[in-house]
Amino acid sequence: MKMSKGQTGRRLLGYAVAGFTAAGLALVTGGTASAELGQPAPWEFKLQEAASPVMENITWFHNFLFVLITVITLFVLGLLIAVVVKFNAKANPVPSKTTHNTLIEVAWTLIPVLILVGIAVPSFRLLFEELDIPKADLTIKATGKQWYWSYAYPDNGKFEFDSLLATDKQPRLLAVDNEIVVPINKVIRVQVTGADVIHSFAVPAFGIKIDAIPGRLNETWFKATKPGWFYGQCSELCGKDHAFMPIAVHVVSDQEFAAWVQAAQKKFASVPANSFASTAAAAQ
Ligand SMILES: [Cu+2]
Repeated sequence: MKMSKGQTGRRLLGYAVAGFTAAGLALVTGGTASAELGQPAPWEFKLQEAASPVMENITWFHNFLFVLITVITLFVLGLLIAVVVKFNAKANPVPSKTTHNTLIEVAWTLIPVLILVGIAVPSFRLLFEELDIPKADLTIKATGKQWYWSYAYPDNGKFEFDSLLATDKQPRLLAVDNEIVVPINKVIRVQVTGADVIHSFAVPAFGIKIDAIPGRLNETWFKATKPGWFYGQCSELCGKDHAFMPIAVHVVSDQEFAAWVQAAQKKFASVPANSFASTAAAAQ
């Protein structure tokens, strides 16, 4: 079948609109349909479901920017199409000699400035929320090692344990032998350091990611608002088993946490003598 130029153009436009609509629908519905709390889902292209106030704000900010850039991109695309259609040599054989238009020049300077200010305000608010650690209910020290994590609970009976990838458990490559256990709706301060090379402690559902640097104590925090299992991974290339040192956090009720602490104190009784000195000094 032979089509005129106009028909081809309309058909292409139809395909494009159908494509964008499908992508938009997938974006709105697809991610949530297959998402599992606390871990990545197959074909997921959204952020993981939020399980802390900081991550909720990160998600909000991400969606806000997504809408904003979509509107701006479509607006610029519309302008380009208008220029191509209206001002090509055939449609507009005698071009205007205009060189200045004060109103437009003021508008295209001021509007982008206002948009940037509109982005900066929630952006800085979020940054301060992430960096300004509230009064902590519980402190955990996470030490990145080649290639596993060690966790210390300096507040709760002072015990420490190693957390290694568990190949016989699910989810694959995320499950560990000894997970971090934290109480729900409590402010958890995480002190992060490295024992050998730089690692990075990251749990997407809580919106935290911070480098574990040898000789330096970094801090971040989260407040888990949903019970369950939450997984993260070392997020700094740290050597051959970088991909095999996951982070698993089990969020439980206060009673379950107290029971776990009691059991953990017995299970992990042999505490290296100097491992709490640095945490206590840094917490001062
Ligand atoms: Cu690592």
